Amino acid sequence: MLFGRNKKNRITIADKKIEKWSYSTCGYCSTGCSIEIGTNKEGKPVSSRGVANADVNQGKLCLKGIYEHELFESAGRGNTPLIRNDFHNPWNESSWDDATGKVASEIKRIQSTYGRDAFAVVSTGQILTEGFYTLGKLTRGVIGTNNYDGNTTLCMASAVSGYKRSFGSDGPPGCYEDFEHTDCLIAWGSNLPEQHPIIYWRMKEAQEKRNFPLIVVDPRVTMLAQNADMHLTITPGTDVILQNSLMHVILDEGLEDQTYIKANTNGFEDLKKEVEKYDPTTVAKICGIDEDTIRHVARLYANAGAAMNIWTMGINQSTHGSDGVVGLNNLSLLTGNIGKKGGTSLSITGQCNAMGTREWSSCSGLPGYRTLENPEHREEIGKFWNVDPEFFPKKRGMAQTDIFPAIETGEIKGLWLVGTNPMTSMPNTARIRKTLEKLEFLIVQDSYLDVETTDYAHVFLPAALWAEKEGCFTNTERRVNIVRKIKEPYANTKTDLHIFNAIAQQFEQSKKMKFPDKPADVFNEMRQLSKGRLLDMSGMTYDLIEKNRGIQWPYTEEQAKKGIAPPKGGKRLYTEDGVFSYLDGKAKLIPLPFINNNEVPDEKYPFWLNSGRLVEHFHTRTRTGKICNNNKFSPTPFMEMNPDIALEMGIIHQSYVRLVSRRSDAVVMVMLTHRVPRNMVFIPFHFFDCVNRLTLGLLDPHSRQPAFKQSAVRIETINQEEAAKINKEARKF
Ligand SMILES: Nc1nc2c(c(=O)[nH]1)N[C@H]1C(S)=C(S)[C@@H](COP(=O)(O)OP(=O)(O)OC[C@H]3O[C@@H](n4cnc5c(=O)[nH]c(N)nc54)[C@H](O)[C@@H]3O)O[C@H]1N2
Ligand SMILES: Nc1nc2c(c(=O)[nH]1)N[C@H]1C(S)=C(S)[C@@H](COP(=O)(O)OP(=O)(O)OC[C@H]3O[C@@H](n4cnc5c(=O)[nH]c(N)nc54)[C@H](O)[C@@H]3O)O[C@H]1N2
Ligand code: SF4
Ligand SMILES: [Mo]
Repeated sequence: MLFGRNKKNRITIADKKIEKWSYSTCGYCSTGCSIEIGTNKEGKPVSSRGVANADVNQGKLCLKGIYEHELFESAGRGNTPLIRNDFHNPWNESSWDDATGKVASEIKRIQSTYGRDAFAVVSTGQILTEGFYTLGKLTRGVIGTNNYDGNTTLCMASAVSGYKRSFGSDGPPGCYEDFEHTDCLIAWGSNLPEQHPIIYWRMKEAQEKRNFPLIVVDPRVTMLAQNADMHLTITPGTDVILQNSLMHVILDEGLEDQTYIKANTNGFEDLKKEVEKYDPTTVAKICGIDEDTIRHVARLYANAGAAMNIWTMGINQSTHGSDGVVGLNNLSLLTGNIGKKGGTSLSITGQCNAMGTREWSSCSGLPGYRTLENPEHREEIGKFWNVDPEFFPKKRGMAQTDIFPAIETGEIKGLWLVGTNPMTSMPNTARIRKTLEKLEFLIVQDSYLDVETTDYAHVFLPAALWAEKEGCFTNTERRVNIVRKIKEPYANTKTDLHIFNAIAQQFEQSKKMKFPDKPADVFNEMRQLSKGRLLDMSGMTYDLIEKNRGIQWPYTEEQAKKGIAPPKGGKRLYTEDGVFSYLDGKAKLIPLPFINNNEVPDEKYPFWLNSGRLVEHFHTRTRTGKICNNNKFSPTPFMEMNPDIALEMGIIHQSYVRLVSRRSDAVVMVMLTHRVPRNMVFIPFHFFDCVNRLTLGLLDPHSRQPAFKQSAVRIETINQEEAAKINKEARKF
């Protein structure tokens, strides 16, 4: 009987007939998981699994990594270059020579007619570092436009800017191992279980062993908040005030580390004077956290043997993003929590290679964390590339968020988008649409043809995806890991590196320079340029990286020659004997006066509009929207709404409503949940023609990053049948 039942219910796992497992690194988020892809006899990728002895993920993968092998053949991929003279016309298929020739001739035409900077390049955090480095060489050394930036302005710009202001250089000082040593963790606007599930698992395991307090600062009841010891439901956009108040309590009660402050920082007196103004009683009314809680958290943090702050977009995507990062650095410096085990200020990065672009793309400067403003850096790179240093601009050009307005006003006439989809990801997308329509020439270089920006493009360059090529990513904890080529590029696609080289060949200037086609040769250039710098990786080779399942920088040639093994994951910057990157070796304590310039709810637009992510989707869904086991969890644009206010407004679960902001409107399905308070709605930003039709995106003055998380909306009820129809049409897949 029992036997029979078992037999009936027996589950058999399909034998995928895997012949070979090949090493690679996951191409979605910045956690940097080591992954293996299983291929069958025909070489077709049929399975994915985590790498057991990889320090980062120790065999685990999240929902995205598990199905990553399905990407290679996913719907909507571009298969051959396309050209047209007017974006209203149908596409014509083209050869690579014709397409790259057309790109070069249009760049030359635009630059000779309107000036060098009238052509702009906006890149990404999602291609391989070797590609980034080569695009930088092409843009800075050959094309010579200064309007060159990446989508990291939507993402990590505030972290970069904050690190530079406090420590004199970018470069997150901590690592995942810090969770294993910390005595107190504060997570600011970061939802690890959904956005960095494997970092979350590392944190949770450490917490279960040592039971340190976890404090979450987030206006929404995220999954991380559900698992926290304390949840501080902050009023959106007011983190800096809370940080100032925590410092106020720390200084008022003498909990700071004076020895550390004196030895390692400048600016203490000015900071002290500013934070005196932020007593918890006054601050509580602005940030919505009661005064006792502020005092309690300040004491818990400052009295902990080692305390760490982590943060993600809740801090960065704000008009006070850069200040918010500096505020967290101030807190760390005041309490001596930098460069010490479990004591750090760790920005949790976003895209798989957001760090690689910061380090090597030359987007905001020159490779290897060098700046355009520094004459020695210009000289060094000019010599290395064989470019006259005078050819380089002497200061950074426009950020992505300034490039679009400059297209609007006619200053920029041509644009090259590499691996980014601003029609869905930029704030106020109606304005972005008009902007793209104004361009004389738009190039879209993407792995997918159905990315929304191609509607406005004149040339489409289909890029090989992720593990169809070889090269490196750098993760959140500065770990360089390798993506090995699992299969040949799909159809007639080419690697990004190959595309950049082919375009470079079309310019006279490139003839006296080197543009190697082999990724390992490009990596060698980077190794040489990294020598003696903060991000020294001169001791690394592809094979050594794979063998170690990723190596954290710095790892120098000297260390490698002496036979010193690469660190096992506990590598930190600014350790006790270390120095900061400012000339005097000290970090800066910076006072942060606060002016509230956000769009806030009022009578006409009474709800906060908050936006962010879901575990199953990645960004604008060009990838996860095509993978059934990801897309099925949320195929429809929806909005989280508080059930109590919904009841008062007569809005029911799963009905459709229209959201209206001062910019535009969007139709979404209502998901009733107590995750959001009465005066807030939350929309995942993964859907086209949805939340970013509504967002304002005011810019941070230092980083130029948009405040995606703070806008005001009202909710209107609508005819359900009509709404369902609109929604169906808007759904891409
Ligand atoms: N599954 C999945 N994972 C991803 C991504 C993805 O698309 N999908 N994208 C990757 C990328 S590029 C990034 S940048 C990261 C983003 O990772 P996270 O930043 O963790 O994700 P978000 O959901 O954008 O925002 C985090 C939280 O900020 C909160 N928040 C909003 N306003 C405020 C505020 O004023 N103060 C504070 N303290 N918090 C606030 C929101 O309520 C939200 O819960 O995720 C990476 N990982
Ligand atoms: N409202 C709101 N808006 C947001 C955010 C938010 O929280 N709220 N978050 C912001 C953040 S943090 C980010 S990072 C941005 C992300 O915004 P985007 O960068 O615009 O979004 P993605 O969908 O990741 O776009 C990456 C593109 O690269 C393509 N691609 C993938 N692999 C390759 C490759 O190997 N080569 C090439 N050439 N192309 C490739 C993909 O198909 C995709 O079209 O969105 C921002 N927008
Ligand atoms: S946590 Fe990030 S890197 Fe790891 S499998 Fe998931 S998406 Fe990939
Ligand atoms: Mo991001």
